Amino acid sequence: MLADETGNDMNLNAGKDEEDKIDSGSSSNALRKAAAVMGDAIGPESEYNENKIRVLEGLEAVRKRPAMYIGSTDRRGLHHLVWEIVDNAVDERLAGYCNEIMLKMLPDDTIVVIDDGRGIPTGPHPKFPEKSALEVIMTKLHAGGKFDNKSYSVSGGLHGVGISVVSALSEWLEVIVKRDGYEWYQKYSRGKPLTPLIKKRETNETGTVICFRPDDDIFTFTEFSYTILANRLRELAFLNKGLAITIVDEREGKDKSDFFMYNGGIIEFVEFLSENKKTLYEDPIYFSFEEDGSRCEIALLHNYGFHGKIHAFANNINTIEGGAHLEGFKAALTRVSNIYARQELNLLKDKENNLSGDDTREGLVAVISVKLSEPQFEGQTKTKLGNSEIRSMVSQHFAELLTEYFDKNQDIAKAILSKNVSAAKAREAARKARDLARRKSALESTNLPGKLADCQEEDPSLCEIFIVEGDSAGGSAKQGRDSKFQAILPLRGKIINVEKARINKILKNNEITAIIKALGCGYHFGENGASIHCTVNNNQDDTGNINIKKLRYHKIIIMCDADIDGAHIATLLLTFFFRYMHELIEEGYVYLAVPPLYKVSYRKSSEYIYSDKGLKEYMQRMAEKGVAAKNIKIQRYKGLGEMNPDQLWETTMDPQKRKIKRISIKEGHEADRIFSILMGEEVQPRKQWIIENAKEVGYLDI
Ligand code: 28F
Repeated sequence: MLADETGNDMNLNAGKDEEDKIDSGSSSNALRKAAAVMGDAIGPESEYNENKIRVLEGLEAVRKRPAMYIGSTDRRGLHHLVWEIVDNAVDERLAGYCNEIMLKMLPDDTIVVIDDGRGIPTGPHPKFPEKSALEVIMTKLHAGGKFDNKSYSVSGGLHGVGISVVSALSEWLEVIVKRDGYEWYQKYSRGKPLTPLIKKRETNETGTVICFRPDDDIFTFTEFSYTILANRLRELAFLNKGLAITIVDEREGKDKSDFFMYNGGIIEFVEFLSENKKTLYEDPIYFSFEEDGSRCEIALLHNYGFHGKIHAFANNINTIEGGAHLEGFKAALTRVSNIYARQELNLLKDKENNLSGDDTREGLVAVISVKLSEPQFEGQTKTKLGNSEIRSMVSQHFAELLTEYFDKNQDIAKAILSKNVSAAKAREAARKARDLARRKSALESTNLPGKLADCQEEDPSLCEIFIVEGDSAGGSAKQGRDSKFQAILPLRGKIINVEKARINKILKNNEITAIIKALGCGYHFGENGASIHCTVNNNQDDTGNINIKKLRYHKIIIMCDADIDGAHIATLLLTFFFRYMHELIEEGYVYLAVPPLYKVSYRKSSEYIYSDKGLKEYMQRMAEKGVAAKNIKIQRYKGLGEMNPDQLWETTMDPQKRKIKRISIKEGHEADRIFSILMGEEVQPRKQWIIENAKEVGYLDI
């Protein structure tokens, strides 16, 4: 019986002889052959049972329907190839043999991943002794063994389809294994070996190196993103404390690299997620416990803000659809918070309602990470943890440990629960305000805001709404527009900065409520009206009450002056859309109008210029025609109000001529971080960011 180093017996039943005896004729034999490859023990015919059968799919099935294996062949699927490899290296860490992982981005869309684990076995494969284990793992689906035995190993999102999928979808893939005193090398292309396994130089190191280039016959998009790779590697370093992960970008003209290693694990993760936020207390709250072989770690850090950010993981997978661990966590947090606030600290009077789940999560940054041997992943993208036993395990242990923590840290308990109670009071006030507004608007003929100049068209996909800064520009826009399909909503006052305000104050801001009413699709708020502001990849069960189907305009065009005030108002609006209506941005409905900066005239002809660069090019063109510059009249537009309705239509509103910029979110984490820095309470991080990015400024309007 051949055993690998870890002493696990590997199935040996179907040796060569079984192989020879099996002819592919009879179906049961073909299935036996299939089972043989899958490493299943196959006894005499009679003992044969169906649940041992996994239909053998050649790698050609992977190439025929790649999305079945990696979700898609767009940018997301491309990065899944990397996750498949990285997760195998992280599994070596979980097994206790790997301390370092390195990822290199090379020219020509090539990636290298290196670990210092044991090295993929290169001895004869038990079922195909004429082939090495390495070659079988690289060229046969699910032959990685891990798919079968109940180790922790599941990779992000794909749950261990295996490295052979990467090999099948790569133009070429090279492996170098260091083990048993030598370096071993083999190269594959599209899942087939190009070379035999070659024994190279001697070495006393161990580890695995995999270098590959995705097959652009399969992938529509083959350019890897440093930000996407770095963010996930950072996350893995937080989730696997002490693991050192390096990423290096060696593509032409790039020289970026990052090193991630966190001995504090998820304690450092919640500190990282709370950067730029003022926290209620210094040290994150941390618990870890296990039961029946399943482990759980929880870290919490409360800040003075109103946004909740709870990230839940199962076997390092970011379970963005939540599931049992997150439900257990939330149930316990709500239960303990209510008991403590009411009975221990007397912060809730008998007649006062309980805290809602959202109240207890306001300003909370939390990470829950469970590791279990037989995870069941459910949901649309297989990122919801189904194991119901985990819900009660997390709920019981966390409730107990949190109560103990509150007992030992009464001052912190008081700070947290007082803020929860304030959130509850604000939620009550918001509900009353909304009910009042609803009653009031029920009395009014239409609950559209008075200052909205609506359009005649009924089909939202044909309608546009211009949110215009200032009454004068609003007036010009109303006159200049095409009222068939263009609506105008002029903004008079300052928009409130939603980054620094609770929902009840936000709903008192006329501009915000006018926008909500005009768009007609609602906005995100918690189960009971509390404001759960979602980060883009929010784990919270976003009970957001937004309903995109009710959106009245499929183009929401922010039109502000091209000066510092205009930029500020546009930023405040984008903060609101990002925090309370991020789907609008994700669906591509939000735009920025681009009014002209200059009008240049020479003799009879004139034209509009939209940027300083454009002006320079115009002047150069005229100079080449021999027009020096004093004969050219240049008018600098400071505000939309300087244009008459026809000019505004012609330059900024006419779909045939205008330029509008569609707003998109390239990287959720990054967008969330930037909004917190630029719009949040803390001044220092904002000052720091401005200093670091000042060189990017095109022109400064002081
Ligand atoms: C750069 C990516 O893929 N590292 C890996 C190992 C180590 C073992 C292993 C991998 C098949 C059936 C076990 C070595 N010695 N980095 C990686 N390192 N796979 S992938 O085994 C796969 C076998 O079960 C390994 C003893 N046991 C396991």
